[in-house]
Amino acid sequence: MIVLAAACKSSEAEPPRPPDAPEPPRITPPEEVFEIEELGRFEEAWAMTFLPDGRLLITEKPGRLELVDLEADRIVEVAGVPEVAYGGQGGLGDVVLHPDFADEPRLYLSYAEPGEGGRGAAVARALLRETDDGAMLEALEVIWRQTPKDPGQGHFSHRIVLRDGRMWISSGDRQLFTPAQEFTNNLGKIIRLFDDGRVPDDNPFRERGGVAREFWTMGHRNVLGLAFDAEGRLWAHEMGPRGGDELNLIEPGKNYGWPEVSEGRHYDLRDIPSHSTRPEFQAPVVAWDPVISPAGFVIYQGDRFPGFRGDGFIGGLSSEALIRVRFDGEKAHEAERYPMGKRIREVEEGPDGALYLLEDGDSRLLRLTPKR
Ligand SMILES: [Ca+2]
Repeated sequence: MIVLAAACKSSEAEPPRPPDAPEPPRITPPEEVFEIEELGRFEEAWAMTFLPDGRLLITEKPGRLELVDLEADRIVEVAGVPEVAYGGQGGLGDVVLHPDFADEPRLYLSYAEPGEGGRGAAVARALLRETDDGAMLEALEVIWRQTPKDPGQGHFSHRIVLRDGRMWISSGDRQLFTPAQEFTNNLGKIIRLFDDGRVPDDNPFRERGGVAREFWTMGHRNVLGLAFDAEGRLWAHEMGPRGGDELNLIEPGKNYGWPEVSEGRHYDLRDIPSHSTRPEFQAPVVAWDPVISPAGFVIYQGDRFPGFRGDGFIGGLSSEALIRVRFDGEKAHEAERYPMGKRIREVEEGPDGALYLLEDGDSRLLRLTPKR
């Protein structure tokens, strides 16, 4: 018995299931749970966010910001978007509103920008102005940049979330691995700034000086989802290598291990030690093998699906699925998976409590409401 068990568990190539790993999730055809409506098509949509009046903003990776009025069936392209370095994973990225948008229409955009050394993520804030002739960005101001720039076209991450006058930005490792463990660059980190881009003086790595003053956490690979739960915990999912996608509880000053540890392997099948071998690194709350390729993230707070309140919804790219995660305080597990037949890039909750999805590539906008 012991020999058999050892034989089964000896291969380092097989990542161990994390402690408390739950049973595999329930796979449910989405049409058993949701009414699904197609509302429009977009070109390489990347992110969306709802305005207080129910309209929504959608980014398209080639560099367009679309203001969408679903009621009036009207789409207006917003002028004044900065030049983006379109290609690979790069282009226009996230769009989020300032929490006080109803008083002052300020929004935040992330994008890959060209510059000395290659390209890098940037975050800008601007005011959304509307006239009879259309909509435009005014007073645009770049408030954060990835440094250094690199010629690569991947792992920008650049997801943004705002809360209580602060903003968090995910900054990917740009497929360079080791910068995620270094204090001299802001790659492979989650950044925390004031909502105007200034660096708070109470960030955890401030004593390191320089760019490390802006770090909230480090050791990240490619974080394409950031969300606060109702109790104020910050959660992030990240794309791991082969077999190593993660959902992490984000706590200031912690190091999430990339590229020193992972529950996955390199694409060339070289081993990476598991998080459990290095207790100084924070282990993921959920690890996926096979991977889901998580993109987009909302923690549902609406009334339309009372049974899903507090659950996380994650878009799956390679998994071509919508993933529902059930949280229990600081624990979580994948509760259910809905195969969508398309790569899901973005998930959002509408003011009507419906779930909205954007597909990747030739991007349909879908509305999911409870099955009647
Ligand atoms: Ca990790």
